[in-house]
Amino acid sequence: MIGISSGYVKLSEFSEGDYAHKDYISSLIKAGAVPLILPIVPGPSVDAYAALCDGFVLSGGCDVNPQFFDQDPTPGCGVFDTERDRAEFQLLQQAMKLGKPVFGICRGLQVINVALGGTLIQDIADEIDHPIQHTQKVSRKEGSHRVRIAKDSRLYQVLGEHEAIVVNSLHHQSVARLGDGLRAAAFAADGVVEAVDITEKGLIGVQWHPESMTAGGSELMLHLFEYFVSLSKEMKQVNAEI
Ligand SMILES: [Mn+2]
Repeated sequence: MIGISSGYVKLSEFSEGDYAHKDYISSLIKAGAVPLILPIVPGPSVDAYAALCDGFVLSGGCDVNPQFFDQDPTPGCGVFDTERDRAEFQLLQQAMKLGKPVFGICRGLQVINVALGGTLIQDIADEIDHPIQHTQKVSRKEGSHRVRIAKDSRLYQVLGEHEAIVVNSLHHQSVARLGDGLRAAAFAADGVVEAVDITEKGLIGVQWHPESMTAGGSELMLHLFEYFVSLSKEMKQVNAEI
C-alpha cells in the first residue's frame, strides 16, 4: 500500500479539495501496488498515514516556501502552500523513522532536499546561465530533454544501465545545495540536478514525471515504480522481522 501526497486544488466555487494526478495512480497499479491518496493535514493524521502505508510517493505540485531554506521568495518564485510543506516534511520524517521508502517526484524531490537541509534554485531561468527548457511545451507523456545518469548511482542500475536517457520536464525550480546525505544521480546538460538518492535509507527522487511517461507507455519509467514497490515490500518484510 503506497500513500501518495496530494495538493490542494480549487476547480470552482463548488469543487475544491486534495488532488493527486491520475498518472500516479495508474503507474503504481501497473507496478503492483495499492495506491492511496493522502489528504494534506499536518498533525496526528500524518503519523497515522505513515504507520498505515508501506511506502510513499511525494507528488508534484507547487513550489516549496523558501522560508524553509532560509530565503525570501525571489521574483521568479511561484505559488507555495506552507501547510502542504509542513505535512510532507512530517510524513518524510515519520517514514524515515519507520524505515519506509519514499519516492520524491518533481516537487517531491525538492521537498526531500529541503527537509534534509538543502536549498533550491527558486527559478532556473533567473538563476542559471544558458538554461535548457525545463518547462516543456509538448505533452507531459513525452520526453523532451536528455539527462546523464551517474554510473555509481542506484538509478543507473534501476533504469537498466543507460548513461543517458530522455525525460519529460515540468519544473522551474531545482536543487541548489544538496541536503545531508543526498547524492546527485542525474544531471541535465545545463548542470541542473535531475535525480537524487540515498540508497541505504530508501529515498529516491527524480525531477521529471515518470508517472506520466509510464502512462504514455514507457517501459523504462515503469521500472522506477516497480523498483520502488519491490523496495517497499522488501522493507515491510525487514521491519516485520525486527
Ligand atoms: Mn528538467
